[in-house]
Amino acid sequence: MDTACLNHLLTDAESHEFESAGYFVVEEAVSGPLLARLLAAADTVYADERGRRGLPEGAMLNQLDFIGRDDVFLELLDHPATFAKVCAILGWNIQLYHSHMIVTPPDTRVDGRGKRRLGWHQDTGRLNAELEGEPRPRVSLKVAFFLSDTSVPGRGNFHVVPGSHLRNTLEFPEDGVSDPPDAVAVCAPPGSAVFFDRRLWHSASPNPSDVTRKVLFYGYSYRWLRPRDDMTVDHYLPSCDPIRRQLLGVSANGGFGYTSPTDDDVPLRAWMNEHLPHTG
Ligand SMILES: O=C(O)CCC(=O)C(=O)O
Repeated sequence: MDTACLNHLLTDAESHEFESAGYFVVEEAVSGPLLARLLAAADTVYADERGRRGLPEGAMLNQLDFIGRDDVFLELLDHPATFAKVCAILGWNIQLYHSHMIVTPPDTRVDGRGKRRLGWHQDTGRLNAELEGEPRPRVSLKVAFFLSDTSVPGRGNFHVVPGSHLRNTLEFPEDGVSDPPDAVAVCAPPGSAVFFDRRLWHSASPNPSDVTRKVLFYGYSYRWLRPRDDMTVDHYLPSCDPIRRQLLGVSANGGFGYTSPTDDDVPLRAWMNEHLPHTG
């Protein structure tokens, strides 16, 4: 683990934002050569999937389980600019349970389609149907790395209803097409990381601009939650450090997050006790 993450601890302002609004934005989380490598790798996945699935030019892509497709994607798993913040929110008994990459090319048909409501949802589908409580427990969060520029609205921005993570339901205007009046487009310059609680009501949006939107989503949860996708990562394990292996789902003693995990199961616990003794 890169101890540079200790220079990017969760701030009081971020913690307050996350608890009250359900999300916060970290600008310049990735930049320079790393951002360029991520963009190149995302473009390769997009081109490969277009070919494999026979998608037309300009098709939108939501690629689950992209994490295993290029070594550079692994670098974001415990990235110094974001990972200590994940640990501060969720603690040490965590894993990556889900990864997906969304590419939203320009869509010039958007204006001619008339007004449509966005696709509002909370993450981790069945948890919202099968867990009791109001609000339901957090259980997981996502860090979304924005590779392209969505610093202004109208570029397929990520949309949220601030504070809605504390509500099991979302109210909509009666016209059947408008979005909740308190919905906002999150403006994220390239290289930003947007942290959001899985309970936050959120949506993708159409992209009528001429800038293709590219975002990598990393979903972290407690280790007892089943992975949301295939997690095709075995090829990474031999060269991973113990904490990355934990995050990728390895459980040395097979406990998978239930009772008394050992230090071998959760090396992140000892690391946090040493470096972040007041969290987790
Ligand atoms: O693409 C977006 O802006 C939204 C992504 C989303 O809905 C999700 O990660 O669950």
